[in-house]
Amino acid sequence: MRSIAITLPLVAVAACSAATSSPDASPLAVDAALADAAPGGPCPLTVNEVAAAGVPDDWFELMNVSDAPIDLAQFRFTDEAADLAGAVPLPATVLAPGARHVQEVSDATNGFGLGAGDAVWIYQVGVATPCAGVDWASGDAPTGGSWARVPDGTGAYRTTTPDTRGVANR
Ligand SMILES: [Ca+2]
Repeated sequence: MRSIAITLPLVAVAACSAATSSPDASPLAVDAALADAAPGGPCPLTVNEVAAAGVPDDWFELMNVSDAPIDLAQFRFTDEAADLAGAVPLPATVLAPGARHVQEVSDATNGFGLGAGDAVWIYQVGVATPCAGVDWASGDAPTGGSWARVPDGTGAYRTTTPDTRGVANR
């Protein structure tokens, strides 16, 4: 998967498709447009998969969709858009192009979990607009399954059962 190099227009397409698949009025389309102005250019990360009913903990899978290594210490995550104070640092792990990181999320460790209908937002440290993110509706990410981009890293989000934690979405 090292040949994948996604630019912002593809992220915007995915955001739009996620928005249209949710019953609520998603802010994703607006946020994707705002990400255009973020320092550093197009977001090198995508939220590739979300397990909102993970066992034992919820988790999401980040993927480096750029053509350069990315230090995750430059980024934070939250389930509340614009809640920069509550955003949680990602580990100081360098992701090679095409590589993925599974981030577990729990009330005990992070102060929040991922709800049945919720969102994950990725912020670059020092940047107030989201770099990447996705939301989902109740039932999109059921127990044993996930809300995942298919094809892996680039496609629209859909319910995938079983989940593909840490490996390519299918
Ligand atoms: Ca996966």
